[in-house]
Amino acid sequence: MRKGLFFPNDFKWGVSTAAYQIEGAWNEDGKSESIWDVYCRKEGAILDGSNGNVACDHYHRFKEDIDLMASMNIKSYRLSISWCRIIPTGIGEINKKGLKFYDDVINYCLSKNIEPMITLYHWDLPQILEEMGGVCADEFPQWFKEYALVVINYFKDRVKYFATINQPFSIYRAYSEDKRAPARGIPKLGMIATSNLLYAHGLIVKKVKEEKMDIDIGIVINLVYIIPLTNNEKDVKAARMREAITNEMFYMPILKGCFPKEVVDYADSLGIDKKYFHSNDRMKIMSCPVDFLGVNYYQRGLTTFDPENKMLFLPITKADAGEFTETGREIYPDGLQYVLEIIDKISPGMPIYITENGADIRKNLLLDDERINYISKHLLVLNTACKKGINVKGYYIWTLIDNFEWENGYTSKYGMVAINKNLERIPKKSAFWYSEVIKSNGELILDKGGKWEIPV
Ligand code: BGP
Repeated sequence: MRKGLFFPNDFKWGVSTAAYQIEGAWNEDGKSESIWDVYCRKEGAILDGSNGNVACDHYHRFKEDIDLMASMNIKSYRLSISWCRIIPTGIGEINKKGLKFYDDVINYCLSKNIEPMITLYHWDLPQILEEMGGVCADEFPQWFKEYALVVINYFKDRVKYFATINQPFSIYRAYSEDKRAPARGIPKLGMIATSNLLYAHGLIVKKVKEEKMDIDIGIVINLVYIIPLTNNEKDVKAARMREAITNEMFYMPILKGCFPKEVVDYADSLGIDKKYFHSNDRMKIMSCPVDFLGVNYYQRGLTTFDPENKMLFLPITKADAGEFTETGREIYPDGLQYVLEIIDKISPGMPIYITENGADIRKNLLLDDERINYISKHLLVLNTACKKGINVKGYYIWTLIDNFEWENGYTSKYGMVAINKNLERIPKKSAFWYSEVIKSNGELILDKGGKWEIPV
């Protein structure tokens, strides 16, 4: 037991999931196809050739999963809503059965004293909208606003926290590169998608504020602690570019109402219409004040100069120095402190939730000490941030159950609970450990390299 830690009394200890990654029931009760349903059919798109058709079958087993969370003392559950279940045609008619599913999930959470946090969009766009231009369509912000308002208005009497979009940077990549749905592979589209996502987000925030809705609205961004591989001028410049595109392209418009110069120059170099990245009314909307910021933090991003890349940087995924997960992500807990300090400097006192943090640990499936070590190291850093006065209000582990991890299919293991072929849930050591951490409000966190045994 380690004393002297301090987390606020009302600290939200949680877990995060996403609809496509756990629900399954891909064509049930009126749900339409999402871009991920379609993408998974593409030869070679998913490492193990799998898809989210069944996933963890959470659609039918949500009570069991919420019972599991309750047994782990989880206080808050961050889930995402599938647009394809709510408005199968993307725009227009509402599917009552879709709403009913989430109604049941949320009511069951509340009955177990678990507070829900809703992510409105976690990458599963209705395919029908993708065929009309997807996130890059001029109409996208309005489509999103219409859908988001249906969800907010329906649940606002019971749910206080709504995040508009999960990791817009990953969506940027899905349009600019040819990996992850819709894998359009056109840099210009990635940039247009970014501007549209941020504008769509702002439109909803504006509406919530205008109508004085009694909810907290924010967005979830992923931040990488980026540093140059060497002090060489080219590496430093490359890291600066990566910082601008990966991190600042999102938090600057949201918190400051502007894009960094590198991003504007890059957009101009692609011949993108000035309305997307140059200061104008759209940008004012992007920066409508949020009630909180969700930060997903996984890794440090060592960066070097790469003349082959149009943006001149190359992320390093393996290096001699440092500690990496089996899947090549550098474990660097101190980076969490660094990214939080940046946000707090720009928006002092901004309420921050660590909406995702976790590791893909494949060896020792049930005795996952590596995950316990990863999480405890990050929690120690987070505690320092809290002590320094950064307004961190909660921490959500990615994720509850081993699930469909996008292009890695079911090969990745981020869960605190394993799942077998019969879809039975088997808690790992980390699940027992996390429940003790929560029970002690963070008192029980291990020192580096420490050991924790399941009490008998
Ligand atoms: C979440 C995803 C997770 C995980 C994580 C890391 O939002 O739903 O499955 O992938 O982000 O994201 P990325 O792999 O884009 O860095």
